[in-house]
Amino acid sequence: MKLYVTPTSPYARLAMIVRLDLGLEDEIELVWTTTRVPDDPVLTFNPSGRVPFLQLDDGSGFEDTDVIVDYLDGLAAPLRYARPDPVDVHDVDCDGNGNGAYWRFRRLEALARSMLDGVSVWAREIKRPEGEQSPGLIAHERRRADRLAHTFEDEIGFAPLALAGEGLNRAQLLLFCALDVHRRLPDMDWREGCPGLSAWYDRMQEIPAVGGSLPPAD
Ligand SMILES: N[C@@H](CCC(=O)N[C@@H](CS)C(=O)NCC(=O)O)C(=O)O
Repeated sequence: MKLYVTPTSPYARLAMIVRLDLGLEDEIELVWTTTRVPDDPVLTFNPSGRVPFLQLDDGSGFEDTDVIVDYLDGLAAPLRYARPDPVDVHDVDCDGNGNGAYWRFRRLEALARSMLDGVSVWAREIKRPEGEQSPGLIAHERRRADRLAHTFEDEIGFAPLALAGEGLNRAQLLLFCALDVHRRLPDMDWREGCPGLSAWYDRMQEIPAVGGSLPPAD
């Protein structure tokens, strides 16, 4: 199998972390690619042209980190990236009982994905020629990222975000990859006023699959 990635995509980084964390380096070859190239041969099997893209041995494949994580995780038992099971699918209470842990996980996972989506839009915008950039959009994404960083600062010491030695989960990966976009966005200064989040990000980088998946400088 082949995992198509770029050095700058935070979504690709997430898939690369999972590849390493699950010990799939030998089964899954990393292919450094480029995006937005008209007539790129890659588009014949990955029509959206987005990364990450996991190409299976029969030539078909999947885009989207969430699907790719599920596929990679399913290659061996036990599952390492399964979300907590809902105790009762009709229990929509978010209190500490019943499905409380399930909804808490889903809430934080959604918030982290929201941050990742927002900072990706911001990072893409500053790559456009200066005269074509929208200051309004940049300010909007900056405020969103700032609010979310402070929200995570308040939640970072608690499950499922706390690093309690139980292995990585999807909410942690999404949050790390969102925060990591600061390497390409000098104005994304989320460490300011968020010491707990800052310490958490540094500890994440020390995890072998996380540190080991740092892409080469582009
Ligand atoms: N929902 C997708 C998002 C992937 C995505 O937006 N990838 C960007 C790079 S960060 C991309 O491939 N952009 C190329 C393009 O838009 O043509 C996921 O979770 O993997």
